[in-house]
Formats: sequence, structure tokens, C-alpha cells
Amino acid sequence: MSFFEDQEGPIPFAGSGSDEELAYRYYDPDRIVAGKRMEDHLRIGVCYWHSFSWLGSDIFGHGTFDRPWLDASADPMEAAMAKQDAAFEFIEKLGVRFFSFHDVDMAPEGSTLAESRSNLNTLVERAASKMESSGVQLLWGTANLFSHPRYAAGAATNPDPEVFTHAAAQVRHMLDATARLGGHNYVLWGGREGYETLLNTRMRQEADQLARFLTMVAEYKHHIGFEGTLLLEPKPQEPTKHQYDYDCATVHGFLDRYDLLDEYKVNIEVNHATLGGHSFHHEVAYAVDNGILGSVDANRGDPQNGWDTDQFPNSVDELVPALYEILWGGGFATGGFLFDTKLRRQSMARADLFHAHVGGIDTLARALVIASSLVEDRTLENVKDERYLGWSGEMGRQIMSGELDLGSLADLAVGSDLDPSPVSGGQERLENVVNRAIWSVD
Ligand code: XUL
Ligand code: CO
Repeated sequence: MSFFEDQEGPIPFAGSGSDEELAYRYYDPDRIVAGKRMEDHLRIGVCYWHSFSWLGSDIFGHGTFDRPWLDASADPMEAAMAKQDAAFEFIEKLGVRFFSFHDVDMAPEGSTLAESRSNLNTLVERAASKMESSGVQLLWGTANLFSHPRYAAGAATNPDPEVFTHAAAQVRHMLDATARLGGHNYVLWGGREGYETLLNTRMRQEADQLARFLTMVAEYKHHIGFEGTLLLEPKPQEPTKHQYDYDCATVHGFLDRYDLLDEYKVNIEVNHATLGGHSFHHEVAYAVDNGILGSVDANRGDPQNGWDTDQFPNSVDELVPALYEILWGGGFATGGFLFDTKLRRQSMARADLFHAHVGGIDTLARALVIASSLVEDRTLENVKDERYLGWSGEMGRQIMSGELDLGSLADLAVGSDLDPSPVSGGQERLENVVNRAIWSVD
């Protein structure tokens, strides 16, 4: 049975002159960019939850989407199989290589943990054969530790150790499933690992619990020989008022404090960065600089309201600087661009899923090519080299090596009557460099 019968075959690459609506203008998987195939740079993935499990409901209204595989009256396992058929048909027709899912997206929860695990295993085996025949791979798996009421006060950070234990079982099952499917990464997004009010919260206790949980997850990963990367996904708030994995810098400090830096990297989401008052560029640059870039959840927010609206990326301007940092850092290892993206509630038609993904993928492809030309051009790097040149000179070296202390530096400054003059940061000139690349690169 086909759920996307209007789309006959895989979306083709048709070039920038094409007038076909459902064709790629820029996403040409085989095009070589900076020595690598475009598909291998971007490693595009489709998410199961927003695209196949969600009906378009919001806090004020019911679902609006035309999703025949989400038939509430059907047997839950039959429905999960139909959903899986829809997901694989869509991913294959979109022509991308990866997908990601939470345990509860793929299989219905049973009335006990054992039943949930058995449901998951059935659907995972079914997914394995679809992956085998289609060549589609798992970018990452994750456990949903935030929807069920038992997790209202958090999972690993819950005041009740029984909730922690329940979460441990879910993660164990999902790590097993991710390993079974050859997943490239495993993600932990701490949806409710935070607080609603400090009046009832011990932050230090909760941080210790979270660290213990993450240590156990890393130990288990090694125990089963899972070779994917463990990723934490920062987000400042929503659904909790404050989330502990606030942003990349906070996660980095946490990992360092609990001696977990060798075990975890970050999954950066564009709209989480903007929700935290940062740019996506900032979060990526921080992660690359500190060796913790893992993967990216591609989407965008709406500057008018600042929420986590999870819209499809459509701004080359926003993505070019971040892609520049990713390329400069050597590109993804196990990560990729996962479309953690939601259609607007009025985009009810099944075809809207294609339009949204095609536009987002083309935006990423175009940004990649422009960013690569900026890396090759080196103007931005030359400006940085020049700007920090003093630090490779005698004074800079002596300061950084510890040869000079505060007192000797003060004597040196006074003795040589030091009077350094400011130099231009050249921001507008550099903005022109970036814009000219955006305007001229094909
Ligand atoms: C929530 C979010 C999640 C994670 C996976 O904001 O981004 O979908 O990516 O749990
Ligand atoms: Co996400």
C-alpha cells in the first residue's frame, strides 16, 4: 500500500534552472564539494516524530493533518507498521539516507516495560529489513523520557529513584535497539531534566543524579560494544522553565565537571540555540572550538515570537556561517543534519511534507557550497590570523607560557611606556565578504 502515491519516484536533482516544484535545485548528492560528495557532507535525516507521529495538534486545537496511517481506531501494532511503511516510503522518495526515532515513535507503549520492549523489538526487526532493502540508515535513536506523566518531574533528575530506574530501563532497551540497527549516534535530550520552581528543587542533587545516569549509559554503551557517538542535545527551556543542558557551554562545563568529556558530544538544534539567546553560528563555533560537535537538528525559529517553532530551514544567510565553522572543523564524523522540523498546522496535505523537506535540503546544500568557497578563499581566516598575530610573538608567548606573571607584566608595561592603539575589527568588510559569496557562488 502506498501513502505517497502522488510522488512517483525519488525527488530528482534538476538544477537551478528547473521549474519543477518537487525537484532539487542545489542538492546534488554526487557533487563534490571540498573533496567530498555533498551527500556525505550533509548526511540528511528525516525525523519520525514530527513527520509521521504527529497530527498537527497544538495546545489550543486538535490535529489537522491528513495522515491515514495514524488511525486511532486501528490495532496499535498494525498502526505502528502502517506508520513505518509510510516513513520508509517517504524517506526513499525524498532520496535521503538517514532517519531518527524515539522508542515511542516507532512502537506503542505496552502496559508493562517488558511489553513495551517486546513491541519495540518487533518493530525494530521490521525496520532492519526495510533498512537493508532501501539502504536507509539510522542517524540516531533516542528514548522519550518526557511525555509520560511519570516523567513530569524529570527522568534522571527525578526526586524519586524509581523513576530514574524506569528511565534506565527505557534507555537500555533503546540503546540495544539503536545498536541492533547500526545507529551512528545515540541522543539524550533532557526534556524535563530541569525545574519548574526552585522552591521544591535541589539543583546539586539533580545534577549528581544526571551525571550518574550519563555515566551508566556510557558504561553500558561500551559493555554492548555500541560504536556510535553519545550526544546530549542542549535546550534552555521548554517544556521546563529551566533545563540543565542549557546550551553548548553549559553542557561542556557539566561534562568536564563530571569527567564525561571523553564520552559525550553535542547535538545542536538551531531553534534551541535561538531560544537560548544565541545564534546557531555561536553554538556551532563553540562546539567546534571545544571538540564537542556531534550532530545538528536542522530547523529554524520565528524571530517574531522566539518559541521553539521547529520550522523548516529556509535561510541560506543563517546557515552559511555555521556551515563554515563545521567545514573548518573538518565536517561531521558520525553526525549529520536531522530535520527535527514541524509543518505549520495549516499545511495539512501529505505533499506538504515533500515541499518542506525539499526546500530545507536545498537551503542546506546551497549554504554548504557557499561556505566551502569561503573556506577555500581564506579571507576570514587570514583576518583572524592577522588579528591574533601578537600572540605568536615574544610577548604573547611569554604570557601564555607562564614566564611572565602579573607583576612582571606590569613592570614591562610601565618600563616601556606601553600605549597600544586599537585597530579596526572590520566587521562590515567581512559581512560583505560573506554576502558577496552568497550572491555569486553557484
Ligand atoms: C525537542 C527536541 C527533541 C529531541 C529528541 O525540542 O528537539 O525532538 O531532538 O528528543
Ligand atoms: Co531536537
